[in-house]
Amino acid sequence: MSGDPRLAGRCAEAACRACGESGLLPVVDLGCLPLADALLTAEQLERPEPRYPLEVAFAPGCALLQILETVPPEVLFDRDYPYYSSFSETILAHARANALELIEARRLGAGSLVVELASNDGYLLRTFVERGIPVLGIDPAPGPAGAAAAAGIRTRCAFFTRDLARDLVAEGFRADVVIGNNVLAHVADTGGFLDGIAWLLNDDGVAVIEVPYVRDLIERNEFDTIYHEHLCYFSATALARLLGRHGLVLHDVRRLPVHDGSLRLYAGKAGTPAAPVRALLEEEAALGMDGHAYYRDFAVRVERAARALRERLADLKRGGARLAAYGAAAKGATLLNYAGIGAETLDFVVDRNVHKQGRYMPGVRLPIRDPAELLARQPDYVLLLAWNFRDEILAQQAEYRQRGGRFVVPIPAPEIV
Ligand code: JHZ
Repeated sequence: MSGDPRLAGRCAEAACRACGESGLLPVVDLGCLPLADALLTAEQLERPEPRYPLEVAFAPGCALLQILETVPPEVLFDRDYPYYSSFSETILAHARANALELIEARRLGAGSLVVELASNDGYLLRTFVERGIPVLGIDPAPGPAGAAAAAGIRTRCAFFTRDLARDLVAEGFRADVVIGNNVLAHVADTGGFLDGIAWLLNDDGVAVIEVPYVRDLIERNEFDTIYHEHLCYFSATALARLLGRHGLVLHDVRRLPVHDGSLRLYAGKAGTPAAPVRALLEEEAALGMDGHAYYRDFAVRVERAARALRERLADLKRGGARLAAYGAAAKGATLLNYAGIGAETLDFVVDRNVHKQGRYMPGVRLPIRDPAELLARQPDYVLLLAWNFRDEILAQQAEYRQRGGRFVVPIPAPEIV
């Protein structure tokens, strides 16, 4: 089968959000879903939630996988935006290693400037600040940006755009390093964002960008990482073309295990791609990732995986088990809503992020509680919605598991551990 035929009409009307070419090709239709990070308060349970189409398509002109709908960014990243990077030890360690490596490789010091786009609660910039290296964080979500500022990290609460970059340069900012982790896919004006980076960088500066890798998404069936915040799903092929159109050269690239499959890109204003870039582009070409055929059976695999998980959990429930979930992650909202797993199966969701506790998962409306509830109520099974932190969470929940509790890891295929 060639993508999801239900999408053919919508694709015909659309143009690629990056290169502007028409003729998008259907990949998968996940239906109309609520916004993944729009956690509900008790009062909001009284009202219906807005839902938006979640349709994935492939742009043959520039090889970019993308969703068709653009929810206004002010709606997505409002004052209730609940994602705070610092609640994961894995992410903190990953960010620290990245910062320390950059400090050494780029010989950063008191005369340097590091700018981070989507700096969240300052989880990464804090390592530079501790070493006396000037930083500027930019993040549009008031909650996390306020937490960073309160921790002494210079932060502007704003969307990073071409215009903001121009203003910053006019104010005297020029960056030796611009970092953007898990942000490029969130930006509607991808071109403006990359132009802004090129504008802000010193001539010999480096942009260090991490994105989830679409190859891991497809190969490991990580369909739940598709939600309205993620407008694009990147391959190195698509990225090299995109950067090139905006005055940036992809110098180096690494595949990283973080979030179960990411790419880290190193880009600058001049120079040429190093061997790892050429090698990855060749691998992708050999896999056919610049063509629609690579995505051909994804829709069928997604549907099967969701059904298999729903049935597995329903079997456990029918057998008398009590079930909960771990991680009020954005991807958890996609998984539960798309697969149709809600209060008939799960009693509650736990999450360490205090900004999420007391709220309810979008759509399925499960209450979010402190992870201490797992020991207090000892459900028989816990669906691990934050499967990207499997090792960290399993280690942290050793006591729950010693007492007989088991985790159901849903991705890449349901597994009980
Ligand atoms: P987590 C977010 O996605 C949103 P999400 C965003 N769109 C994005 O791109 C990615 O991150 C990168 C909790 N947790 O990080 C924390 C515990 O409770 O996989 C989170 O709420 N205990 C910006 O939301 C959730 O799980 C723990 O020990 O899918 C994980 O969400 C750990 C490790 C995490 O991202």
